[in-house]
Amino acid sequence: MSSNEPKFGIVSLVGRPNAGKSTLLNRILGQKVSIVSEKPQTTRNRIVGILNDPRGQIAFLDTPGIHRPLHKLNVRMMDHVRSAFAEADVIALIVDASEPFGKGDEYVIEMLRETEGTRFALLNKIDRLKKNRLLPLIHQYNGFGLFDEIIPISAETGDGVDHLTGILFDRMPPGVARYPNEDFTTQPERFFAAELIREKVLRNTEEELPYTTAVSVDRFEEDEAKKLIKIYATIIVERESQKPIVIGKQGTMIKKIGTEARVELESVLGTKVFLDLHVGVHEKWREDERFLGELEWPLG
Ligand SMILES: Nc1nc2c(ncn2[C@@H]2O[C@H](COP(=O)(O)OP(=O)(O)OP(=O)(O)O)[C@@H](O)[C@H]2O)c(=O)[nH]1
Ligand SMILES: [Mg+2]
Repeated sequence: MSSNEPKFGIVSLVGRPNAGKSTLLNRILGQKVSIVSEKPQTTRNRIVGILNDPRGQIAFLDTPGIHRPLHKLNVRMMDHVRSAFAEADVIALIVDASEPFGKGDEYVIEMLRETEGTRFALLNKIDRLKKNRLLPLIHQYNGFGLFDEIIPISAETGDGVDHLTGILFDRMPPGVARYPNEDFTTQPERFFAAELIREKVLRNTEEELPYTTAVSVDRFEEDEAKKLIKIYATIIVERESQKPIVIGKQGTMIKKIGTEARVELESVLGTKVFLDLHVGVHEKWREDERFLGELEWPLG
C-alpha cells in the first residue's frame, strides 16, 4: 500500500547514445526540455526535467550517452553521467531494444555494476520490436542480476510510460519538492535556445558535422513587454571547410536551420523570436576546456 505522503526523488536516465533517453524525458513531462536527433551523442550536458504530480515531484536527470571518451568534450560528458549516478534514487538504464546487444552494451553494464542502489532497465523502442524478441531480452537483462525492475516501453508512442512513472513514484522516498511546482526544467531559456539551434544543425547535416558543431548564444534580449526575444547566436565548427556545409548554397541551409529553430522557440517561449545566426570556426574546440566551460555556463 502506498501512503499519501508526498514524494521527492531523483531518477537518472542513462544509457548508450541514441537509446532514447531524451525522447523518454520529453514524453514523461509532456513537454520538450531535451533535444532529440537520430545522431548519437546529441545530449552533451545534464538536463534536469521536473515532473510535478499529486504523488509528489521527481527530478529526472537526462545525461549524455555512455561511450569511451576521445576528446575533452566527451570526458566532460562522461563526468555528467557519473555525477548523475551518484545523485540518483533510481538509476534508469534506457536500452534500444531494437538493436542487437553488443560491446557498447557490455561496457554500460560493467559501469552499472560499480553503482549502488535501485536500478531499472527500460527496454525502449518496443514499437520496432518483433513480439518474440522481447521475452529473451527481458531474460537476458534479468540474468545480469543488477536490475530491480525491467520494463518494456516505447518513448516514441508512450506505450508503458504511465506504468513506468507509477512504479517510479512507488520507489521515491517521502520528501518535499526541491523545485517550484510550476517549473519543468532548471535550464535557462538562453541555454535551451542554443540547444534547439544545435538540434536543427544535427537534423539537417550529415557525417562528422554533428559531432564537431557547437552553438553559443552571444546575446539574448527580451523586450520589457516580453513580446519579443532577440537571440544572436553562432554555430561553431572546427574547420573552415565545414562552414560552407552549414551555410549551404546561397545560404539555404543556415536559413532552414534558423527558421526551424525560430518556429519552435516561438512556440516553447510563447513569444515572437528574432533569431540572428552566424557561423564561426574554432579549431579544436572539443579540446578547449575554457570554451567548453563557457558553453555550459548558463547551466550554472
Ligand atoms: N521507433 C522509436 N524510436 C525512438 C524511440 N525512442 C527514441 N527514438 C528515436 O531514437 C533516436 C534517438 O533518440 P534520443 O532521445 O535523442 O536518444 P538519446 O538516448 O537521448 O541519445 P543521446 O543524447 O545521443 O545519448 C531519435 O531518432 C528518436 O526519435 C522509440 O520508443 N521508438
Ligand atoms: Mg539525449
